[in-house]
Amino acid sequence: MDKPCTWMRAKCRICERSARPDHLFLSDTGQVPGTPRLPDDANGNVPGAADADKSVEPAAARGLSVTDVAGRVGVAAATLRAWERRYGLGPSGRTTGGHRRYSMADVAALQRLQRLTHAGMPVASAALLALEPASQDNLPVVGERHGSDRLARRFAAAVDMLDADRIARTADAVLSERGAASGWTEVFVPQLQALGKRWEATGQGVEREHLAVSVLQAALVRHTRKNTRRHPQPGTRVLAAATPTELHTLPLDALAAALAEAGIVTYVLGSLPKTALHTAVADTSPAVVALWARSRQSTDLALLRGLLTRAPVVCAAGLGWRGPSLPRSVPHLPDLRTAVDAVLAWSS
Ligand code: B12
Repeated sequence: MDKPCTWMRAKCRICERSARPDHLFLSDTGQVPGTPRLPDDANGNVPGAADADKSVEPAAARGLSVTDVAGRVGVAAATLRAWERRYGLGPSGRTTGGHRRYSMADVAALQRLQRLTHAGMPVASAALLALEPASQDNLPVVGERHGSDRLARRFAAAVDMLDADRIARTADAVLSERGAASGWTEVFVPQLQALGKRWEATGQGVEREHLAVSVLQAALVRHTRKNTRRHPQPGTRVLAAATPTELHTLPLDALAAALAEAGIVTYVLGSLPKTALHTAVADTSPAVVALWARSRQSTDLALLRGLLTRAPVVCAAGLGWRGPSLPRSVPHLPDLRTAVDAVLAWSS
């Protein structure tokens, strides 16, 4: 610990434990963008912080200070500040005076990070898992080495190490062990969401996100080809495209991979302008056209309506379509499993 730090950031937790200021990478005053500031009341309490857990003692009900949390988590306060700057694992509130106030949910995330690093995971990968939404809170714990948790950890670690070969092998294992729909929904979606959250909180990790997406896309295409070959007489044809402004097209590859397991062929055409979309529909005569929009801003109702006379079934895929009132004949597919079930029902 006395040696100068020459480790990559991901390994510097070793140095952080020794709390040597020359090993910290960023200014100690930096604040993560978007962290809400909560006004103090007359007693210095933080309104709303108590909501995280009403059963805890009064100190926690006001939101915990960095020193309190350092004691609970068992690391130096400087380490907590470094984790906040590097990985976005900070307090959900601050007092008007700028003091950090941690909720019990924030503390739980930090404790998860500790468990994972103690189990041997690099701190950056552990932070990605610890940042996952509460709904995926049955987090990997030490000793739990099965199913999607094990593969999720392996995937996160491979992404963190920028190890394309390991990402590919893990993705292949996920797809063959769990199938495309479960693998995508239970392993890849949480990982991608965590990468997005990290970027949103810290502005970091774009290079890892891009690598994960390109390697994962190749794995999904491999899985699709392998399963298509297993069905010598492919059934229904589906055309899957995104609206012209929607660049998040990876879910279309996941759809194709899941449908291929049932012998359904999908033309995955990415984001298309109107004329190209019409040409593709005319040239492939699909039984189903799925028009994907992840966000409300990228929906295009006119484009969707223009497809109605061109294909037997037109559906609106993705959460973007939740808001707009869709034509009666257009089903909305909010998630991958619903999409697969619907296509299977139409094709039978
Ligand atoms: C990879 C990625 C990219 C890649 C996409 C590459 C590709 N080929 O797909 C690139 C680099 C292109 C990109 C660009 C941008 N991105 Co981006 N990106 C992501 C990331 C990390 C994963 C995207 C993804 O595949 N999501 C799909 C799954 C994994 O997530 P989901 O949509 O939440 O899943 C839900 C549903 O969609 C549904 N579902 C999931 N899969 C499927 C499949 C089917 C068939 C169906 C029907 C439903 C379904 O179920 C899930 C649960 O409800 C997300 C993080 C995230 N949360 O998604 C950010 C994210 C979507 N991006 C974001 C942003 C801001 C951008 C940019 C504006 C950044 C910029 N400044 O340039 C651009 C915009 C591009 C555009 N015009 O569309 C934001 C969007 C914020 C918002 N308000 O929606 C996110 C959420 C990151 C964040 N946390 O801030 N991005």
